[in-house]
Amino acid sequence: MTATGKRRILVTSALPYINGVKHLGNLAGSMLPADVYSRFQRLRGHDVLYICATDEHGTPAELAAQAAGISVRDYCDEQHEIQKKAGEGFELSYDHFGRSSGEENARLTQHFANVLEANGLIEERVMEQVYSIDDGRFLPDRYVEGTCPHCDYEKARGDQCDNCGRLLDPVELIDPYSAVSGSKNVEVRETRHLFLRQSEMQETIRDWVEASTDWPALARSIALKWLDEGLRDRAITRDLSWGVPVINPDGSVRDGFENKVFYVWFDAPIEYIGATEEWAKAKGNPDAWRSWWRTDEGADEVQYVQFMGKDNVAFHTVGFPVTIMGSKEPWKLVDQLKAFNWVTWYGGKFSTSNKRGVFMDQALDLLPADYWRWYLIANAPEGSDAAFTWEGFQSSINSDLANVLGNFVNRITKYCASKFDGKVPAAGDTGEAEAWMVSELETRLPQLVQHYENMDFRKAAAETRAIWAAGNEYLTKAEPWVKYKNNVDEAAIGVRTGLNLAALFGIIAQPIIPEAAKMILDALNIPDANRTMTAEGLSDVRTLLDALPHGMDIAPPDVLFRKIEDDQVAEWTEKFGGED
Ligand code: B3M
Ligand code: ZN
Repeated sequence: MTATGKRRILVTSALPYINGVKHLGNLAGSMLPADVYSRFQRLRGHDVLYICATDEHGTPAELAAQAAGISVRDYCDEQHEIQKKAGEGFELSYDHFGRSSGEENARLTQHFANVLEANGLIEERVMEQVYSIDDGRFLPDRYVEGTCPHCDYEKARGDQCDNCGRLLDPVELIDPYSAVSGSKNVEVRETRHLFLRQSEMQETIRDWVEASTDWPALARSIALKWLDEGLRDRAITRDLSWGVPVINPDGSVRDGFENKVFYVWFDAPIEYIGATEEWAKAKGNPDAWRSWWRTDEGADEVQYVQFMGKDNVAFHTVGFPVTIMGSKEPWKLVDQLKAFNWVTWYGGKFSTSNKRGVFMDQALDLLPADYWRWYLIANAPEGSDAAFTWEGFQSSINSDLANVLGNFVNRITKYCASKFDGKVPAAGDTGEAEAWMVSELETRLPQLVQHYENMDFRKAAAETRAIWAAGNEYLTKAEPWVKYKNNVDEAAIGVRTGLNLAALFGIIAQPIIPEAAKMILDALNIPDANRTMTAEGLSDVRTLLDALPHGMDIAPPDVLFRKIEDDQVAEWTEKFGGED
């Protein structure tokens, strides 16, 4: 933190794989909460840098390109644009959405590998790999399929069984065959690969995790579980042509690694740095990334927060930190990791082929981003998995957004337009109802801020809703429409307070539902500078409730939220699946 109290916060969300648009569960477990957190911290007045990118290497990209009949490069170019557009549609406020196939990541990955080797943490080892005689190549990871040795599932992939979820080594598969050609003419051959000696770093990593007491609970418990099982050395190269080439410090290709590249999980986290470099270049200040990543150049003051699904935690608490700490160079390490469980589709898996679940691009064809954002944050899979259901979605949108927030704003702005000439009324003195509202806000606003600081997203959404609900209760107490009949001044205070509440509700809605929030704030003519949630701005609730200039013109916003009807639910259930 700097002397002014302004923090510098670096936010990254797990990099979505390039192969295909992500579903709502992927969005809810990494990119969306990272965005909400970034928006919140920007509103607090802090200096936030939110970085994400497509994760473009590895066998999924190669196989998907093959299936599409185009080159991997073309495939990635195309898919990157599609994912970028989906992110924009969901209002994800990345400062930069990069690409792990860029030159920055390649150079950094090669740099890290070379320093790790110099530090004795990388060594070449002989290992066994499945080789396809008909395809004339080794079959890494997903290039080989076969029967799972644990559960007998017949279409297990080389790296993982989709049926029982276990991580596999391709040579463990029973009756293996090539995923490229289907050929069963395969054998196990020896080949050389680079190994990252994670076991050497066991104590260093444990000390660091144990000292990191302010991580949210899920990430910490997963990290400790991996450490308890003992860190294993891992191959960080693969027999593929698409990826970061393995080179010597002098730039020449490493002997015997002509047809090999780094493993996607080795280079992907390094892209957090690579994408920050891309961002710096794009804004014409190529060194600007350094103060975010080099602790000898200012990054020691940065608070670095990572967001991810629970399956990615091991790579972020062990793999990447081994790279960073093992380099013995002054790189920034993560300060807090926020991990999520799964969003399920009615308790089961999302699946394109079985028409189960909604993907990011489809969602936006049905409804505006805010509807999805609200539901996914209000039901974030934090303590456990969370099931998406159309019924739950419908009731949350209709109740929280349409009834509690939408009606409040419409009612008070329309009433002001019809009875007070669309101007913020000046008359009237505060009384009991206003005192009650002040005390509600004095307790609830600090709680809201605390939930965001703790990255408790469900609680942040619940508190936001509770504040909106308190506004409705206030109107019931203040009854301007009743008082108007006898004493216009007594009604005026209710309308004025109500309008100021509408502005406040729009302000605190911004992190989760930015589009609707903007409509509210525009309708109330709130200047940009007054839309913040700084500590100072939120501290004096009485001022907040009389902030709009008396006499200022306001206009009721267009319909903020449309209720979701039963026949829409029926139609979408038919199309995307629902209760079996
Ligand atoms: N692409 C896996 C995933 O999307 C992977 C994350 C990389 S983060 C550096 O779940
Ligand atoms: Zn299995």
